[in-house]
Amino acid sequence: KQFQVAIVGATGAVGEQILKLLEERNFPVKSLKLLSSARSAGKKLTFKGQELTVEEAKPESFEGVEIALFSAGGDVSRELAPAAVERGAICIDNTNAFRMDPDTPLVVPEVNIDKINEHKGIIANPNCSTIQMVAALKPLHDRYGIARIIVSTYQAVSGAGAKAIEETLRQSREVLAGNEANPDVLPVGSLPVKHQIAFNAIPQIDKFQDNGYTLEEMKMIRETKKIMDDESIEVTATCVRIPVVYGHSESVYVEFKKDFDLEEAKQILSDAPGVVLQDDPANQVYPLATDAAGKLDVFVGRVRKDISHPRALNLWIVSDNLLKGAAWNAVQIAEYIAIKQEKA
Ligand code: 11C
Repeated sequence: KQFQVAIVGATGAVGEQILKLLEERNFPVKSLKLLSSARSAGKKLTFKGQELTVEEAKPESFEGVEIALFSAGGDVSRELAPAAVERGAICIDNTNAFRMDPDTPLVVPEVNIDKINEHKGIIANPNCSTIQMVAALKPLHDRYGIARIIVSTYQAVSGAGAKAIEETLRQSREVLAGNEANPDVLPVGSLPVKHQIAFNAIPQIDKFQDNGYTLEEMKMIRETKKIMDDESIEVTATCVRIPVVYGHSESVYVEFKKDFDLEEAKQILSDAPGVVLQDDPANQVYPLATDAAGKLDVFVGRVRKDISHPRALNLWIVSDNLLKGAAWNAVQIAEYIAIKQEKA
């Protein structure tokens, strides 16, 4: 079976990767619609050697569409995903709009692919920093039961979009030339105060919530519990933006309910689907964002018993935030839907 597919937000950083992956993975595409805001409509993009014109996304655009991949911001998803569902499409939504909706499955294929069977038209793709963490931790949770996670992130600027990438490169050149950085985009485009990202670390990703956490931190906390299907897991997070272009890195402390054996834990990680263990301190082997960029897997290293708690483990988890953190996770879900419909 071949599918009528639409990409909403086709000209964005994630949309571009979705288009590339559909081609590279040879996804069974019967027809492809590239949709965007009115501002980007008219742009031309290439799919399998064919030039396609990007159209403005409207409710009628979804007539006949079977699979719609949304990555154009929460407001666009809130407005247009229900319109697409009404017209018979299954929507895979990369935004925060429906993630915590009890009727919407929040899916990381390595963790909970079965949940796709429960969708009511929309399947949500989690936040990038959550995806890579749960993909690595789920097999350990299955074996030892996770009681608590303390995570600190080192997140790439591409998570904040193409403008943040441009700003980081521009500021780096300015600062190296002895000029002012003149911050304009980060940490949050819509807030008045901006901070220099070049040669800096900004402990704010997204807006602050009433409890003192940022929205990015609260996404990691809430989404982890939902994806793992276990509200008892205690999670706390500190999310930091650093001047890396592609690839989020995470320092993760995980406390188990049961005693664990370090070598067995490493074996579990090395056997885990979609996870690559890169852990050889003697040879200075550990995951690096520069190596993970452009790859589909989640890389794990620095695996060690915590010195302060007998049932805790420390890890370093790295993945390309635009791929497994967004486009690849979404295309993976689309592949499972295609297989399911093939069998039906
Ligand atoms: C960042 N994690 O790095 C964000 C980007 O909810 O899908 C992804 C936001 C989201 O800034």
